[in-house]
Amino acid sequence: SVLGLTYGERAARHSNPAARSLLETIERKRSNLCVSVDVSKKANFLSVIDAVGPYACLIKVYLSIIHVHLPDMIELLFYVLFILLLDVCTHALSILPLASYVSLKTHIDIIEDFDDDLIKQLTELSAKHDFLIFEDRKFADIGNTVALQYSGGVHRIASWAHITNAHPVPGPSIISGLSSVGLPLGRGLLLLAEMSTKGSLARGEYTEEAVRMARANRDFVFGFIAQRRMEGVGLGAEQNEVLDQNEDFMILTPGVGLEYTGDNLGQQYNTPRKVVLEAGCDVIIVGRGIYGKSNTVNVASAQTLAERYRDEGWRTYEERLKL
Ligand code: 6AU
Repeated sequence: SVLGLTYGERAARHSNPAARSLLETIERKRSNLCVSVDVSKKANFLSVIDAVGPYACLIKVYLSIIHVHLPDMIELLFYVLFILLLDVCTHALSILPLASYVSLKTHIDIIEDFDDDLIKQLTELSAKHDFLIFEDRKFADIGNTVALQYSGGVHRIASWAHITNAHPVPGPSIISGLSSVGLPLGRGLLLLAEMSTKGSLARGEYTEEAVRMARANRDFVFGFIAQRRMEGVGLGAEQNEVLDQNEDFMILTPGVGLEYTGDNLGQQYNTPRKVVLEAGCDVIIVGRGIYGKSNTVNVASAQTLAERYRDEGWRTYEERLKL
């Protein structure tokens, strides 16, 4: 099984540049910790990343939760009011039969008014502390739409995020759309084969299909967000075994906490030990276990906790190698 190989040895088995780079970073920094920074204020966001950066191989962000600047909000508000007013008038007066077509579907993330300084600083921190960036965008639309969302809009994700993720729900075309943008840039994709939440529908046949989709696109899809290696080891091993023992997909696992068992919104946690040793996962994704609560971020304790999670993740991996 790939579980007997070191991260460094596994790097050579991947053709995707982001996957190789991630495995090499893990080996070089002796860290299989990905810190998830779901913090909505730019200053807090950057200071947490600066503090935990030395301990992480990967920083996971979700930029849509960073507040939109006030002037942009006002503009957006006027725009929405205008559309509503137009809708009310046209319905009430029925003067324009065509007006029933005045209903807009938007993807707000495709609007071009983003603060590039945040991306600049994030990229500088990535070089300073030697970590990769994973934008947890969870794409889930048709190929054409996800290609637009990935390449353009406010965030221009493909231009700075080494790794992003997608739900397999639309079928293989979501990979075609994303890879048309990401592959030429040397980016990599993770598919959500399973989720950490209570009652998740991503299981059984759905998980198997996700693996099939990944196999058919190995140049771009190098791994999964999942709760176990999916080859019949450890946690949830009673579920379907879908990966061959020698198939080198990376398994990145959220829902990791040393102290918590869950939150009140369906999140479920396992310890790093359980995830790496019993479930055979490669990278632990830890958010609130490190930075605390989004609105009361404690940078000093985030640093101490990142170090603790890194040590625990690495020690457990070394133990796994000896099995
Ligand atoms: O450690 P937490 O609970 O504070 O944060 C976990 C992070 C959040 C979730 O959006 C994300 O991991 N996540 C994902 C990902 C990474 O795709 C999938 C999943 O099944 N569960 C989950 O929590 O940012």
